[in-house]
Amino acid sequence: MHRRVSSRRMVSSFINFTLLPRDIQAYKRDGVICLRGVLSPAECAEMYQASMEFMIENKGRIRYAKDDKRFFSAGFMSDTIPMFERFAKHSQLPCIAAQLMDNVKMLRFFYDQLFIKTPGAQARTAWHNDLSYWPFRGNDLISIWCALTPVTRKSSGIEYILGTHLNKILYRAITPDEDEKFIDPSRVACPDFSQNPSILSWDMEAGDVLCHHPLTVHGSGANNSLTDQRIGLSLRYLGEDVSWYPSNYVMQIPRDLKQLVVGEYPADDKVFPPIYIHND
Ligand SMILES: O=C(O)CCC(=O)C(=O)O
Repeated sequence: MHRRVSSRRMVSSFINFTLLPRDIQAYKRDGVICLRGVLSPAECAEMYQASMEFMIENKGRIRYAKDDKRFFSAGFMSDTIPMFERFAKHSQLPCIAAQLMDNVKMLRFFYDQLFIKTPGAQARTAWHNDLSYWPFRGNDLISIWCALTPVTRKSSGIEYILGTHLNKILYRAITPDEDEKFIDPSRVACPDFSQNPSILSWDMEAGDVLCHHPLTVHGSGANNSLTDQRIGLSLRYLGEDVSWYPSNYVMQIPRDLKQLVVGEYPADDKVFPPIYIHND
């Protein structure tokens, strides 16, 4: 069983969620793990509500899949909406991220991203690995994809190709709207892994989370449910070995980046807020 322990020092408001050694080993071996019941029902309900409001009230830039507007995504919600910011910094997610980065004592929040597939959405999330989209190099970056609704492989659960993080291949990025700005001709297109024997996907309840390494190849299929919407909220964190490498083909970060130095650790607290981890 996972152990939930309130922080005695009360330095931060988040709760410790202690991973088992086998979770950490599986993350290192497979490049992904699924953790059950990480978010409380109250957190799920709050973030579900915040996500729906963000989308319905058009609170930020929304990208629609090229051929199917029933799949859409948005990013950087926490830059403008306190509820998303609180969740990114004070939920148990940073604590989990830190444990998967060999127990770093401080990490930095990168950004958050919402992925919604409404009932019947046929658009796939193309096979990809996340680091190709980001202006960083390094090993200690992590995505934590939180299920805000139940999801199965049939309703667009994320599919992973286990162990692909170990190949260290950065595939060409491709966004759901196929934005040409991301298409880097110097990189190889990600192969179609649909028949790969190492595919793994988990049926998830709202509140379960997937933690994946930035090089692990993943994607998701259609939402074949005709009744249920599928909402995933991804949080990205940076560890200690990360360095700043912007390029024309990666995502542009809507923050003041003037202090960042190419090739160096991104030590600007305003751009990438530090989160201190207290284990006891
Ligand atoms: O929700 C999806 O379909 C894609 C999620 C994803 O690629 C990610 O969070 O890195």
